[in-house]
Amino acid sequence: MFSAETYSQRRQTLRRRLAGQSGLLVFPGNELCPMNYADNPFPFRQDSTFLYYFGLDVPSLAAVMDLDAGTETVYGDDPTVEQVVWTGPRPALAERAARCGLTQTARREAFGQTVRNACRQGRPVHLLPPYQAQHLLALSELLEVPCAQVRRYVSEPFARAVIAMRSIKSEEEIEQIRQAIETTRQMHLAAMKTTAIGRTENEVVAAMEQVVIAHHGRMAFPVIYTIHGQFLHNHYGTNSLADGDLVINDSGAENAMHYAADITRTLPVSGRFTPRQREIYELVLSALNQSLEAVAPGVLFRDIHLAACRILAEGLKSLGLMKGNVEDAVACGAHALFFPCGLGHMLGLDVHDMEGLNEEWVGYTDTIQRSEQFGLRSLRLAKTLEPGFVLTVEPGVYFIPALIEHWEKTRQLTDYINYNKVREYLDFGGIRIEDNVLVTSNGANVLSDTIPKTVQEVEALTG
Ligand SMILES: [Mn+2]
Repeated sequence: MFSAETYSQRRQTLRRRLAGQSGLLVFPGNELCPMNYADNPFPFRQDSTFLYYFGLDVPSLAAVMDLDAGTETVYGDDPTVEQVVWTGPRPALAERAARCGLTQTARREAFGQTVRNACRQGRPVHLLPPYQAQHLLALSELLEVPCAQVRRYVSEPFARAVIAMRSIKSEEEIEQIRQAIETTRQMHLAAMKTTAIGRTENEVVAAMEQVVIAHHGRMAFPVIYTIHGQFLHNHYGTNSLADGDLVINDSGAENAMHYAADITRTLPVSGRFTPRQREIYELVLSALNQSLEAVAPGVLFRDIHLAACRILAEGLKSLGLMKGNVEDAVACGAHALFFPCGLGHMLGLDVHDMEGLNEEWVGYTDTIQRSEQFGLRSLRLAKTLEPGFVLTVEPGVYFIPALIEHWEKTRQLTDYINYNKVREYLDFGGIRIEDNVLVTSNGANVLSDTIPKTVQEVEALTG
């Protein structure tokens, strides 16, 4: 945990940002979720916003900030002797609360009463968007509305205030993200070392798991380590790695404080890219490096995304895969045949930071609206960058047979796509390279620049 002072200050700031609002801010901490029966749950993961304001990393807590009375209460139950038999001694709730600067605690059952009373008195109850089914059920009961109506209580001012605060990473948060990236560097080095002809995908993932567990962390999201990198979120399996294969390794550690890293490297299984693979790799790498150089405060991330699309389209044109005017091709979305996703997203306590709070509120504004065009509509972050943002930059080139066949059959954008040439790449797979970057007051700091990515480095370390 950070110091109690950090959490107290964050709550004070939140209150200041919500001056003019009244009622209760409700923070349900996460519950354990049964995997196959209640006593055998999935690994516990605390809600990120609860961690941000209270830091308490145990299940079955809740907190309420009363905007009118100025009080802050954490709700939970002290361990019973019977529980201690199974778990060993655990700190009392008051002791936990003191660690985040809180003095007021109450039994868990009082949480429900507090929310229900406020509701019955007609006081505003501010919720963040619930994403755990257990919360939805519990809130439906407390608020005395059907589950489908719980969302009526989602408070845009509350969510926007949280997003504004969590978007700007403090020095101590950046230090945590650096830690996660350092573990991720070691994970990726282990993957490069283990990737070889005859190995299987899960053997390599096991080598990465070993690193992350030894560093008191876990994976921030399910590992994507696949010879089918053309599918953006394909995970991993028992495929054997063969000579000539490319693998995408998109994986990141979450450190002990739950800050995430999110790094992608693409590796040639044999330790040598083929000339055709190398051409595309150099193109993606150049799009990545130029995008990282463009990251600075005051710049629209959508502009960096579109510039990356033009770099990719220009390169694909020089390889004969695209044709025509590059500017026009990108304007009408032709590049999205090869790059159907966005260039990056925020990173922090969540790997897609704050996505659960509403992607539109995180990545867009009243004036910067989401496009409906295929490709561009998948851009998660479009708005102006500010000092303190941490984000990913992850260009790629993918040859997705089903998409290529569909576009060709429906004769889409034939002025810009050379389908005869593209057909030669149906067995290519995909290449993605991803770094994590901090926006500073006058530019950017690539936090993951210690993770090898040039052709020479990757070839030397793989196979
Ligand atoms: Mn990512």
